[in-house]
Amino acid sequence: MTVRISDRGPVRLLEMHSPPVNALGAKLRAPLMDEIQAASRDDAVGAVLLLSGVKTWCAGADIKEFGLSELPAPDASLNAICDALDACRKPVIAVVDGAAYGGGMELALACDYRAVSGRGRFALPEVNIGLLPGAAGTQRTPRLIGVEHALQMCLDGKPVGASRAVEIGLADRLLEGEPTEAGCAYAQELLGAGAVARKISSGPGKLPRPGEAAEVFAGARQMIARKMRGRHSPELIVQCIEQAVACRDDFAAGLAEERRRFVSCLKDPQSKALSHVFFAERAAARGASRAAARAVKRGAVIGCGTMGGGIAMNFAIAGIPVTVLETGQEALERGLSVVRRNFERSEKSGRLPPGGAERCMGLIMPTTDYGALARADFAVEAVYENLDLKKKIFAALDETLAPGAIIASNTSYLDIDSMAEATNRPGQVLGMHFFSPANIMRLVEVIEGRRSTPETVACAFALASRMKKVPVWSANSNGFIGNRMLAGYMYEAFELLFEGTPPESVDAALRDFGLPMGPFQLADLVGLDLGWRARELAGKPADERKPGERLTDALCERGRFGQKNGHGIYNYSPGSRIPESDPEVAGLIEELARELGYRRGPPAKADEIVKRCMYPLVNTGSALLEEGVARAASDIDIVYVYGYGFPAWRGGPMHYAEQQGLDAVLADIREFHDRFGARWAPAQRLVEAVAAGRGFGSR
Ligand code: T1G
Repeated sequence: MTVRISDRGPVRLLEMHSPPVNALGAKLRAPLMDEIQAASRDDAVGAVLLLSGVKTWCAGADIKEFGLSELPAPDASLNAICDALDACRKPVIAVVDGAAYGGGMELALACDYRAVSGRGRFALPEVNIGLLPGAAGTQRTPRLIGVEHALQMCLDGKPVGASRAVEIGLADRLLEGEPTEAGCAYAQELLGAGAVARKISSGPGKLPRPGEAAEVFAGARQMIARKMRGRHSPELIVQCIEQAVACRDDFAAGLAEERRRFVSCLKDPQSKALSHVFFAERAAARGASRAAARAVKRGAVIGCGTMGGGIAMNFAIAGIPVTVLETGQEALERGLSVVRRNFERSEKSGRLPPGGAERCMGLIMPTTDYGALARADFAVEAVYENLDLKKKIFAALDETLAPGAIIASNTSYLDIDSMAEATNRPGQVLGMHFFSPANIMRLVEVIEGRRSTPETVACAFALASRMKKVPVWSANSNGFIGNRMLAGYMYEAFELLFEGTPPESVDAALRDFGLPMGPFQLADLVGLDLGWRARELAGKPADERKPGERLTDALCERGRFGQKNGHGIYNYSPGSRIPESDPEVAGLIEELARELGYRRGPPAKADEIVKRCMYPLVNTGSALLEEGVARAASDIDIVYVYGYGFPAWRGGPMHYAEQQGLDAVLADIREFHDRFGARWAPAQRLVEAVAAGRGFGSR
């Protein structure tokens, strides 16, 4: 029974019960429609309560249905249910306890009254999956709460909590106590007061007259241009709400316009890509280990630099006390002052609640003494990338921590097994590779060592999820998943430079593709000197350095470290991050290209730049699947979307390749292989997928 029915006197209770989240799939929609119509016809029913029997109120349309070839039949659609609610002459009260998201919020808006419990919240997150509210959400929301609030909810997709919902008129009553009982009491109160059905669709509500909200719409479009570059549905959302204003006295006309735009979003590859990311993120977080995960009670972080400080913040934000160790008091204080500043910035921006910065700082215990770490049950080492140093730290932690405590390294490419061998607890050792800034970036690569136990992996996944991160499993292999793929991408970008394409053209093509910035702007941001100093420290001979490394070394030898000192591959005016071309760099590229024997030609066009830089990601991703370093193509997509800025509305490198057609991608890779040699040898897994006429396959 996905709709449970009961009566309290004249009040009919309809409880949605379709675990886990009351997604409005056919098995919930059909009985819901039947019971609403039955209640509407039943003279003994004076009012209807719409409740939930699962953790959320209703998570909206069943996203899994979108992959189906055609839309649900009109009679059983969510729109039809909302029409049935509109036709119901008795007051229907939505008792929102938990998330009313997307179609769930639209269902609540089609009710006559909305009562919300303390844990109730509303959101229109369709924009996050490339859609728009397609069950009259763009028509009812602005009528109920005005154009400005409606635009914000539709475009940012963020939840509105219970009190705020009552404040802006989204909900009529904040319920105290047990939601069903409080909901029944509210229904009786309404009946006692002679309340009748009231339909948002019956009039203009808070809609302004045409032209009155022009500035609000213009502001929304400016925000879209700034923050949602490349995405299609945001503009369509604005058009739908503009249409609501234009059709303020004709709800049906506005609804028809919404329907037209909704269907075009459904057919847009962007919604398929974003739905893919939605499910891929959850599949990745389910992780590799089915073992029971113990809850971490106390953390430890070794190193309070950029990464260590950010990781310590993650423990504190998750409410886990954490001890942070540094070699000296001065380094410790410097690191903690950065942590405090970041917490204060988060509180100011609303990422942390009021008082959150102080509460989090109170959970961080600084120390320079290993003995202070003894009670930690999960330690993360986050010092600079030197294997010998890390092995020493692992040995010291092994002596200090209680048996069973887990030791993880934040290394981005060093060998986890070597670190494990430095301890007597190799089963409790693994990698947790966070991405900078660690307190903001959601990706964590969880690296399973050869001897890591399933319980250790499960505990790391549970900890990452508790930190609101997206954990992705990786085997212990140089560069794990993301950095292994990044290497091929950066190599190819530099090759384009030496062949005659200016850095500005490469960066522009990839920014237009949807990356937040191109490879050379990124290199300047990270700092050219980091790699240069590491190579100098390691004494890497010049003839073993990649062509791109030769160029960045030459730039560093001229004091050009990147944004940090105003000159790198580009110049930067003081205080500016806008890259400016420098003829000196162009000359250096030409000179080095000649020295290294490149045949220079005309600049590559944008579509070749994209293929040359994106297809190494696909080829390397295929190799990672083949080698068992990554467990699923969808995991690889999550790594690259959440860790490297690949546009989510393209679904990630592997999904993007499937949308291009793997046969076409392989044909291009074979051509590059002919032109550029071994580095473009097609990965076997890709060749097999094309031969079998299938995609990369899910997990
Ligand atoms: N459809 C299908 N499956 C869904 C789903 C949905 N809408 N929401 C969640 N799931 C699955 C999810 O994949 C996971 O599955 C399980 O439920 C638990 O989810 C016409 C067209 C509601 C805040 O975008 O934001 O309505 O991994 O781990 O952390 O205008 O789920 O267990 O196999 O996320 O408690 C708009 C998406 C749809 C909401 C609960 N709605 N969901 O979070 O659980 S489009 C959304 C969420 C639409 C209409 C349009 C969250 C949540 P598995 P979970 P949670």
